[in-house]
Amino acid sequence: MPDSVSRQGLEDSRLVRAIRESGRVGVLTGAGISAESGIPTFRGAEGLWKKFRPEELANFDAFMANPELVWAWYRFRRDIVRKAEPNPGHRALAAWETRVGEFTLITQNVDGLHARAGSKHLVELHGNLERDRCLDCGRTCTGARAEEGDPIPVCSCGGRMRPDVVWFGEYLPEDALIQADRAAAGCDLFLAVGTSAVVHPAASLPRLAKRRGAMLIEINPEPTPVSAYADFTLYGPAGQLLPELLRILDA
Ligand code: BJW
Ligand code: ZN
Repeated sequence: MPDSVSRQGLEDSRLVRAIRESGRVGVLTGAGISAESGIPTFRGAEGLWKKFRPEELANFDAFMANPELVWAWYRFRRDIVRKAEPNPGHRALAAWETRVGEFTLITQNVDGLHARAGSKHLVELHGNLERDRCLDCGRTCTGARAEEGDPIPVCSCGGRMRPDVVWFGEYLPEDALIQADRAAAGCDLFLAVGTSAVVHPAASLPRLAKRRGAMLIEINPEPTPVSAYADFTLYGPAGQLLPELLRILDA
């Protein structure tokens, strides 16, 4: 483990006890957990795609104004994700799930890497990059199939397809949001991993967990709004810190 990763928090007896004794664990992940798989984050130095911010591309108006540009962004990202592999952070969370009674992994990521790492009780809040949805009939299909045709994929009904993800100003899938709220409100340990915690409603989940009495641990190389009220912020990369937490659990 490099010096930049603080061991101080990891050795704290409250943290060790919470990890070993928690039977109901909730986790919220963001783009940072996939950074070590080579997938760029949204915000921050490496988070920019050309000169666009996510707010400019990840919304319906942008799509209607320039669908070619928005599709180019999603194709670019699909290419990266298809070549990427889950990293030790994804795998540690998949292993943790097998060790406790209740474990809900809530992700804002659309890259599918948690499922590929073996996580089962997974809630995808912002959709999935591999799915397209028809603007006219609502049918969904995998991106690979839709991409065979046009630069703007077309449904069998003739309608235009969009990526089946949640853009700004759009509602999150109701089921997913209910499951996420339930897990955050009912857990005794909540981890916020690799998220800048600025996009709502996902960003409200750590506070909900804390308010309902859970211990809150954040993992991020940088401080975020969550750091102000987390019980512990472990400053460092998720791909190193999550396997450390698993070792504590297994010790
Ligand atoms: C590492 C690391 C390593 C790096 N290890 N860590 C309340 C208050 C204010 C605004 C709102 C509010 N409620 C709703 C809103 C509006 C809006 C919103 O939140 N706006 C704010 C930005 C101001 N929210 C919405 O519009 C949402 N819908 C909604 O609320 O519906 C109800 C409604 C309807 C109509 C009107 C009004 C309300 C929808 C949000 C959808 C977000 N969609 C996106 C795109 C998804 C599809 C796609 O991928 O293309 O989701 S935007 C983008 O941001 C993506 C992400 O999931 C999301 C969060 O980003 P994330 O994951 O946190 O990534 P980063 O890059 O920000 O951070 C990475 C972090 O990792 C950093 O902290 C690094 O330090 C760290 N890191 N390396 C660990 N190795
Ligand atoms: Zn259709």
